[in-house]
Amino acid sequence: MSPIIPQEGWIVQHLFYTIDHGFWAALTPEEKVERQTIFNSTVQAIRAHPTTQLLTFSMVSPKADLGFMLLTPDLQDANRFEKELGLAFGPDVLTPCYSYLSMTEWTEYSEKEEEASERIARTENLEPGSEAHTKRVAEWKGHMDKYFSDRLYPNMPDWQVMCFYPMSKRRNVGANWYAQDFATRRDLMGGHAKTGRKFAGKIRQLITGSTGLDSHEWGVTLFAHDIFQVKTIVYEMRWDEVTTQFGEFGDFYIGIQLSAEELLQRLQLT
Ligand code: 76R
Repeated sequence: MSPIIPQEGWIVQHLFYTIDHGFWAALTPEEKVERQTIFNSTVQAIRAHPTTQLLTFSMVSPKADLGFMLLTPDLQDANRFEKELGLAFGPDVLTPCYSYLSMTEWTEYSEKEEEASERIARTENLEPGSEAHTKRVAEWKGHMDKYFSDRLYPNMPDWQVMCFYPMSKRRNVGANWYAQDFATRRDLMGGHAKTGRKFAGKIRQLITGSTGLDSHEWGVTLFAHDIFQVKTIVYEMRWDEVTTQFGEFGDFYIGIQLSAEELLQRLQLT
């Protein structure tokens, strides 16, 4: 089948399942081992696929038992892997209870080169076009290139606590994000980013776009070592002007990132 590679960004799927423990309990020990083997080889094969990341979670609270986060460039692969993961324990064990489709994306609110050049000239008192100024602009550009590729082609952290929720920007009469001009939106997002940066080292976030793909406009995936930081950042952001005026949220899911082996134990699929 011919690949379906997006012009920009990777396909991201959050896949959450419940487990039919009644069905599992009725299996013979040999059948259980056989199904554990399918699971392990499915996860390994997907992880071995080029530029593909698959994270595995034990979900907290009975909204879901098992969670996967899959990142891969080709929509054909994403779709194939998703079908394989649904059958990772053979038929009748996993029932999908929530899923979210999104894509990694760049932000339209990042500083443009002319703006950076002007800012560097002004704040560092450097003559535009001078050697020192050119050098600083080149440094900025190197930083931005790395940032661009980190956002579009991210390396997911192995941090233990994962929080996922979808969100949109409000489109009400009188409070319509899409009716705001660019400068207003950029200023509001600047305030948001300032709150975000207070959590450097405590929270890693991946914002993926889902307009036209799923129920909301973005998927928010947060990673932390401490669930307290998840609660704190989401609470603090509720006070940001952009969130008070325009934030709309879906359901929240918390998972603990575990290896495939630890996961089988935790899910009592041993
Ligand atoms: O990309 C960047 O780091 C630059 C600034 C930035 C943008 C453009 C940024 C910073 N975010 C951006 C875009 Mn964010 N973010 C969220 C949530 O719960 C809530 O209230 C909101 C959920 C969190 C927790 C979070 C964290 N951000 C976005 C967008 C797209 C909006 C658009 O395009 O219109 C959404 C939906 C969104 C939501 N954000 C940061 C963070 C953190 C921690 C940062 C700082 C990152 C850093 O400096 O390392």
